[in-house]
Amino acid sequence: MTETALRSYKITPEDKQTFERDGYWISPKLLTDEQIERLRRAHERIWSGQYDGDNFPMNHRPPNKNPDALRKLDNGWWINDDIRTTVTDPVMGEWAADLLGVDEIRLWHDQVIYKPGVGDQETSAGNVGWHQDFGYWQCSSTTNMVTVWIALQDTDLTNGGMSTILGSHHWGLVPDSNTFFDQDMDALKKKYTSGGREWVEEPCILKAGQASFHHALTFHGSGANRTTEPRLSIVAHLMPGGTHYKARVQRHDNIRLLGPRPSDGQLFEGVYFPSLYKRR
Ligand SMILES: O=C(O)CCC(=O)C(=O)O
Repeated sequence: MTETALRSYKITPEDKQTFERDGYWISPKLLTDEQIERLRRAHERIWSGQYDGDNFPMNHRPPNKNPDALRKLDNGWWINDDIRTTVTDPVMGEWAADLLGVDEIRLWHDQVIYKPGVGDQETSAGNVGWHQDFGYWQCSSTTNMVTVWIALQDTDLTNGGMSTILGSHHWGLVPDSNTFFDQDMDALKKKYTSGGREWVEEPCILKAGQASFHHALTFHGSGANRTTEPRLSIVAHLMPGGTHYKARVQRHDNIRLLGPRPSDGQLFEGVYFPSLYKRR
């Protein structure tokens, strides 16, 4: 199939069933080869401090001095035009709307993630701990949100690709599951299976330009990149239109984007939360 034909793919009832049963779905190739190249270049530019426009990303932190550490920033779309095009892509929005069963999709925020290749070195510096995304997003009125993890190279466990825990979105929100930055995978697994939960790890195997869509309650994480090339990705976190702020539950940087005095029930909408797709 041509690249354009792949982008005209429509979600089938089987895709939706897979997403609802397993908590994730792997898409056809979403990006063209040209877009992949542009986004790989976007990574290079961002990590060398070249930004489009005058803003800074959200969660702007000084770079970690450890060359093996995971690099990550949020809202790359504020500082890079190619990332902006990708994370506001209406095709991705339509696929997300169909999987979540909603009529509109807005951007919650994005992430730009670079996982260095460490070969056979003993290090956990690139690990992403098992976590639920909604563990961080409890100020949002709905758990019916989705993360789209877009691969900028072929990705599997060899280069530190993600795994999801099959069906774990059915567990509901697990307390203290905001453990992205805890790098002891075994300890986290022990913590989350202590109640006798069945733990089945499913590797997300992606060709460059493909994306995995995982539910906001699906546990996921990733280990070392055993190659010598970095693993590059762009991640879009998406929410249904009409998602609103739940006050006094949990802090999140998105709350600031509601203005100086956010109020309970205020919609996450407007320029910081662009609409990707609205059903006609
Ligand atoms: O890049 C990874 O390995 C994990 C990213 C992640 O946790 C996410 O996209 O929600």
